[in-house]
Amino acid sequence: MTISSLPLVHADDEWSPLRAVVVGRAGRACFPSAPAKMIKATMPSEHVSRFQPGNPFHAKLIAKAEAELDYFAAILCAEGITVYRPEPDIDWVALNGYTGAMPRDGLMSVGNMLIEACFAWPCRAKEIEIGFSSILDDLSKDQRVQIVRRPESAFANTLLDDNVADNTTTATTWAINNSRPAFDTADFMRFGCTIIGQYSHVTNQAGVDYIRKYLPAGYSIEMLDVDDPHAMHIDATILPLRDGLLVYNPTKVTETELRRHAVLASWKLHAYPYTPKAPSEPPLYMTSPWLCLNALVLDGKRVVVEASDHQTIQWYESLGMQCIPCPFKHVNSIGGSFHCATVDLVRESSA
Ligand code: DAV
Repeated sequence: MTISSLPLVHADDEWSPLRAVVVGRAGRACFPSAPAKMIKATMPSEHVSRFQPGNPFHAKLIAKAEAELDYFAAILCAEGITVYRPEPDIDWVALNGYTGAMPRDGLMSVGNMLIEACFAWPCRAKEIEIGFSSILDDLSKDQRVQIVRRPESAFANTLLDDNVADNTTTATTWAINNSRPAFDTADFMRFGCTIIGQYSHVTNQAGVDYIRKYLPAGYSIEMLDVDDPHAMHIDATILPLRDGLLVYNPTKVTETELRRHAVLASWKLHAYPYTPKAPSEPPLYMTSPWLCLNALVLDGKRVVVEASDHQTIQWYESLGMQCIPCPFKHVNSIGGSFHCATVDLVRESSA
């Protein structure tokens, strides 16, 4: 199939040549109004006290994050990649939401299908609807594309109830129960027909079952056993840099566990060899410094990496990658890095 005849959504791995992508926009982003139990479960402990649900991030921080996102989008455009952007200047404070800068949490491409998350956090429930509807409308003009929108039944606000009937699978480990499907799409990484996911404070068994029900024929999900009591999103734990080479956070997952998955059995697996450090400013309010693994691979040869992170750049280069530096610290401060800020729409895989 030639590039021009590819469907508008056509991607099922993290490394094949990227042809079309969504890059988020911060908008008037605010600390998400998550329940205290959820904030305590998922946020870096040193920032829990600075976490002000519903309050906007500082305007200067947002302005710098928007500039970084624009610069990142310009890098991708200059590579000939089609870049879709959400609506500008959305007032997430007034909407009691969060931001439009982290679309990876809310949308996942699997083949020609785009799956919308059933967010666990009520403040994120309408994030895709509000920020990304016009992009979804454009993509759905291609009859070959199937978009699985979040159903009404996934809006039930029961995940934190202690006394729901089906409280079995997640009650002890995770903040959420299993009373309705919940998942952030950033709890999944695509390796062709195999998708590797994790359970977390935002992804439950019903959520995994929901995705399994909708997956195109031939695709399957395998769950990774991750040692992370604060788990929320797998995309700072494992990162495939190219077909056959994966880097990972050895404090959260073991090589043995990774190799248990047939798709990775013969891959080169490299543990990140350092302890990443958070910058003092701007603060990583919502994530760990393992965002160094939250990079965006363009084509199995090149990877976009935080410009000031010389340690990670050198390490990726030692693994044969070419690094494209991009400043992204202010985006990091509001919740994620290059992988979080994007959704792959088209990757030109040979399969
Ligand atoms: O290590 O805090 C961040 C992942 C963001 N999507 C972490 C996970």
